[in-house]
Amino acid sequence: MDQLKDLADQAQKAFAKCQTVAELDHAKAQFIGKSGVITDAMKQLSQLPNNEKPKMGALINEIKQNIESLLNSRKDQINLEVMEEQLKSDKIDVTLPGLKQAQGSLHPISLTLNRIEKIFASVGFGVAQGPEIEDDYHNFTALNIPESHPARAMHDTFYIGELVLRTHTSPVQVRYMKEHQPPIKIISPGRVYRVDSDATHSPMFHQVEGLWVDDKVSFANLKGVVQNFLQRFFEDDALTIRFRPSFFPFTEPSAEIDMSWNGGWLEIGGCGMVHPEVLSQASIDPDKFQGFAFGLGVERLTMLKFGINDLRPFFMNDLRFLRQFAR
Ligand code: 2NL
Repeated sequence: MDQLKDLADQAQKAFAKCQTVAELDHAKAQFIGKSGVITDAMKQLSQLPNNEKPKMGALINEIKQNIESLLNSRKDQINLEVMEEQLKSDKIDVTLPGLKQAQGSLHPISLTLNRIEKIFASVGFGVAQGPEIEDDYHNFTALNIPESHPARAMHDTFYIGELVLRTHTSPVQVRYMKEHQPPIKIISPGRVYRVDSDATHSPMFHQVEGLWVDDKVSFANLKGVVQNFLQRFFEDDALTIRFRPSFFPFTEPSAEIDMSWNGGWLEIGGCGMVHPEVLSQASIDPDKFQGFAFGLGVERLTMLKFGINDLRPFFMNDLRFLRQFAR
């Protein structure tokens, strides 16, 4: 009986020592938990004579309620202390300057690609894309590139087992032709790969190819499309182009494209009428359809546009260089 009366006192002392809610829960268990003192006392009630049971029961209940209210008030106190601590350490000075959010910008090559796509879109060309890892058939065979061609040699092409990293974006156009009948009017911009690395060559670079196939697309259309593109890209209506006879296995006839630049001529790409064998490989009837294709180097266009004389900084991730072209 006396022991019981002391309990509330003991509980208060035990609760006062607790600094956290977890410690408090632990202390609580000793008094009113499943195997706590109060619960034990309740269990022993049955052994008392009947006439003592109500009085003792009431007493135990009263003590239990006492302990519970002690527990709750200590818990409130601890929570308040924790909150006050937090308010002290989480102080926010709303007058401090904000953290700077870094401003990103597009890579100069991306700026050029966007520009290229916009100009060609305005004269009706869609954009086609395809895998950068290609098979030998789409990268070479379908383009009429013979088994013995030097481009297939180990030192020009990155091989991944039987597959290759595409050496040009032509395979994208081959895939597109296989899935669409003319009229076909697309460009295929993107990354290409060749085993080549020096001041003017990067093993990864960008190319944009164009393809227009219909029943009477001619070399004259080719000249108009390419000249219009270059005039608008370089913002110079006086820019002219000339074709120099050349050879590509996938076009016949073929030509190098030169553009007027600072009083002289500058080679800017290659082109030609799509070879009938390439049309056939791509399930287009060369007796019904004809068209032209061209290829331009995106790094070259970007260097000329921005007056950059070295190819390497495009891929060195030096933000001081890259930010200069930010729009
Ligand atoms: C260059 C030369 C060229 C093509 C690319 C092509 C694509 C198909 C069919 C026929 Cl699917 N031709 N592309 C044609 C001629 C030249 O690129 O100097 N590129 C930077």
